Amino acid sequence: MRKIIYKMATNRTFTMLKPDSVEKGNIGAILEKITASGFRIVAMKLTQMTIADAQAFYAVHRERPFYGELVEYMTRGPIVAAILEKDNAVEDFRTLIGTTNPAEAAEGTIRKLYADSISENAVHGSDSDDNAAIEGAFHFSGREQF
Ligand code: IDP
Ligand code: MG
Repeated sequence: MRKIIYKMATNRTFTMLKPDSVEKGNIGAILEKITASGFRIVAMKLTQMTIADAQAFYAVHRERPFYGELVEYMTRGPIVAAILEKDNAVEDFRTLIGTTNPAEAAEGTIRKLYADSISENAVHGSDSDDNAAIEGAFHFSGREQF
């Protein structure tokens, strides 16, 4: 029987190196850590979100007290947006970046190494396969994914 292997969305996650990472010159160091951890870059660009982009991207948090501050932070400068591929990508990437609050993040995680605070925490990582697909499509067309 012929074996057909489909590329499932479960192998992909979406990340942003947030404005603080770009401002501090940490793009190279963070990307090195990501690729050294076995993630393949499927899509990547330097881009800046508009206020409307960030409001839509973080719509799930619109009732939270930090929503306004979050939108301001995420739009104040360029970000690196990327789609990453690896087995168990979503979960493994969340492990690599560490907890939302860098003060609680495990040693060696990206947030422990490069984040300043719970609000300015260096990187985004999708929290589910569905959101990885939605967030990837928010930033990249099919032709920009390799
Ligand atoms: P996550 O990025 O670890 O998934 P979420 O709870 O989805 O964390 O929050 C989205 C982003 O909102 C965080 O990465 C951080 O930038 C910001 N944020 C989360 N909680 C707080 C908070 O309590 N105060 C300020 N900013 C926060
Ligand atoms: Mg989240």
